[in-house]
Amino acid sequence: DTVPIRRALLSVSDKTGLTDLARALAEQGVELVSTGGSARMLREEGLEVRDVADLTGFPEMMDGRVKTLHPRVHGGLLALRDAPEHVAAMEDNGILPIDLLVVNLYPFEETVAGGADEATVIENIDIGGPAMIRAASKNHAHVAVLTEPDDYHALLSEMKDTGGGTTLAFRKRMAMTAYGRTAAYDTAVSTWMARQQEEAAPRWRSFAGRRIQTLRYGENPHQSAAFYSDGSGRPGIATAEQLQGKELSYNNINDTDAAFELVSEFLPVDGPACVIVKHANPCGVARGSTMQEAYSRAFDCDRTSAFGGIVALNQALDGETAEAIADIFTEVVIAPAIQDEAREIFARKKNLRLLLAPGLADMAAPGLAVRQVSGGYLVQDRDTGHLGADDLRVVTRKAPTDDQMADLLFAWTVAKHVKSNAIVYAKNRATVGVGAGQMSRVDSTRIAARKALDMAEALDLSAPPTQGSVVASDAFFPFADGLLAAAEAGATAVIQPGGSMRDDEVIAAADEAGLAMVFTGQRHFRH
Ligand code: 93A
Repeated sequence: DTVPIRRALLSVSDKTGLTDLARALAEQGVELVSTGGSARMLREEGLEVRDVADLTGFPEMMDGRVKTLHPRVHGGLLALRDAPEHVAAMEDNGILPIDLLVVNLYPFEETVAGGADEATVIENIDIGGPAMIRAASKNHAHVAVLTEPDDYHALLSEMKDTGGGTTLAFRKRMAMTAYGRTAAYDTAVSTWMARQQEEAAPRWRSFAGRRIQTLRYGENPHQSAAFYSDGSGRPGIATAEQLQGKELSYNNINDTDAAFELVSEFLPVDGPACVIVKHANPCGVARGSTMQEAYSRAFDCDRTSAFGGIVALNQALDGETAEAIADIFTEVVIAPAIQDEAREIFARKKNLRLLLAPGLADMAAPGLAVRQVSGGYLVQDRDTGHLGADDLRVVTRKAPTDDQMADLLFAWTVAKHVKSNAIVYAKNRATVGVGAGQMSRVDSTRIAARKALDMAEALDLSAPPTQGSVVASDAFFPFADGLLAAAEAGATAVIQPGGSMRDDEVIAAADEAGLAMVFTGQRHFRH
């Protein structure tokens, strides 16, 4: 799958590294074809270059608006070299294959940032460049495309390794980068246009994605909003089918996503599991021998917060469970399967939004998590971290029992989905106290214990449910105080990443309090 480079088309606005690259190509016998400014620069450096106008038989025209938009260029980029019909078309029409495309685009973003007038900005919308990039990228089986000077070096070492060509793996990597660039470019154009006509059209129309739904409003009624697909088709809220109920709101979608992602951590083969979410944090999570049991145990964790909550199930919603859910006001129910009996029961609850997901979310699937900051984006891998008992290190004199171990892993999984600082108490595979989103870890610990006292009161329990529970912390305890608060609440085992400067102190405190503690070596911040 190595393809030799015989002819290269160079057309760049940012001329960084251009002559060095061109010289290296020329030295390896590559024919250079180029557009106006790029060709001029290369000639000044004494390189032999063929003008695109010579290749197309057309002059560059209309202030450069039409330079490379020609079948001799696009045919040379798009032709399949191994399809006889394509080869014949090239011969019949005087089209020469182009094996390497080096393009970077008119500096649209910089022109906007520089405060240029509208006409100048519009002139800086590159048309021919993206067209060539997209053509070459589509034909990555035969053509290599470079869109960033940073990649020139990689091309040259690739050519060195292959004796003057490129490998398919390299061409694919470059094509992927290239499509990312053209997508971002069009987004920048659309965003600029949205700013031009603020009043006339909602700004989200400029968002790059396929719109699933226009929402009535955003997080608050004064914000307009829409729901977009990322095109992956991945099971989840974006691909779920709404079977009944009022239209989903922005917050419903956000909360349902949180609930469904967490419940998807519990594989159906391990039995029923249920998650109830409020304000994007779980307020009750439980396993059960039946789905109805899992639901009622999740509900019991925090009956107050569960009111108006989002319920997610990891297996079919049956009639019994539907009956139990219908007992209180619930905003959304989502499950990977829904039995007819459950549908009949919910039919009475006209407002309840019932969603059928095409399957559980694949929590191990790699993907991107994107967040916006002022003037930019933060992009990271999704948190696919997942641990089993073998990954844990016992650091205390006491080791957890098998039953404690099962609870520790359960609590750890829940903590991954609670906003930091996250503290989760669990017992018998059900949460009994969740502390979320506090600025200090010890506060989260206290709040979680406090929630457990509320639970004891609501259920008329003789002792707080944290007695004999385990506790999970999404990041290390920086001091012994949080751990001691947990011990005081009655926790008997702890799971946390470890790695604090004061681990020794924290471990000593755990030993002193008679706790079993395991370190995960992995943390789950979620902000
Ligand atoms: O105005 S264009 O959209 N029309 C075209 O046909 C075209 N072909 C290449 N701009 C076009 N380009 C762009 O010209 C390239 O993307 C590159 O940014 C720039 C290089 O022009 P020059 O070599 O004249 O500096």
